[in-house]
Amino acid sequence: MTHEILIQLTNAIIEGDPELTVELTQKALAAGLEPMAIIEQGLVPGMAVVGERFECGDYFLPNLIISANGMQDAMKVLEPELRARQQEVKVAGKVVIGTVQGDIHEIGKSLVGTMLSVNGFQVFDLGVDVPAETFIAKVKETGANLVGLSALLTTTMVVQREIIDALKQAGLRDKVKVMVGGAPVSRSWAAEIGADGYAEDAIGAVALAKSLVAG
Ligand code: B12
Repeated sequence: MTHEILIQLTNAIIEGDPELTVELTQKALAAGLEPMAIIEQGLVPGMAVVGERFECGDYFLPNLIISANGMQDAMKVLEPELRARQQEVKVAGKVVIGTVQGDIHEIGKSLVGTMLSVNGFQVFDLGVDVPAETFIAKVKETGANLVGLSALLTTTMVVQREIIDALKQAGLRDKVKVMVGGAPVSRSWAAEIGADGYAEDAIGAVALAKSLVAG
């Protein structure tokens, strides 16, 4: 029965119906589903299909935008629920996170930021299309020990490398651990550009961040 709601939710994202997406998200919560299950098994699979359809030319930019709006509206419902489940209160570390310059994909970065925040990290979210200088200024200002760089485009992945190089030049590379992520990013890319770690999703990002601050 509950599983059915998740399938409907995936379809609401694919069909581009933000209102229904929000309604089903609320229904799923009321049915006792965990927010993270709603995200990972309902919303994210829908976005993946939307991406595939866009790639093969069945969907166009407006489809991407409306589905993304649905996901973001659903996240507004889910975020307080994620926070309500927060168990750890102590600050595990300070993270400066953002989507790199030239890239406006927001959803994955924000989800990683939220999950880090509900797991005890103090998160400074710089938003999207963030230049290297802004990351550097925020690290200096906050004394953050972690930096998270999101990139969703093959053309902006390279900016992750530029930011790591800029951190080196600013004399900050020894003070922060850098984690990278985003659909085209891989473990081998992270190694190639000298990042400290890569995670595939928001749950993985929390585990990675914890291990990076511990070691
Ligand atoms: C929604 C979307 C958009 C929306 C974004 C809206 C918004 N507010 O965010 C809009 C419509 C704006 C958009 C625009 C474009 N998009 Co777009 N978009 C997508 C889509 C369908 C979904 C992305 C998404 O939100 N996924 C859901 C979230 C939860 O997943 P995620 O982002 O991957 O994040 C997770 C992990 O990657 C990881 N993660 C993410 N960041 C980080 C950071 C760290 C530190 C860590 C550890 C982990 C981590 O954890 C996250 C949570 O689990 C993808 C398809 C796809 N398969 O990715 C295409 C996709 C990324 N877009 C694509 C393209 C081509 C574009 C455009 C160039 C289209 C155009 N012609 O204009 C523009 C680029 C604009 C720009 N300059 O950035 C291509 C990229 C191809 C490529 N290889 O480069 C994709 C792959 C679609 C496709 N299959 O062709 N897009």
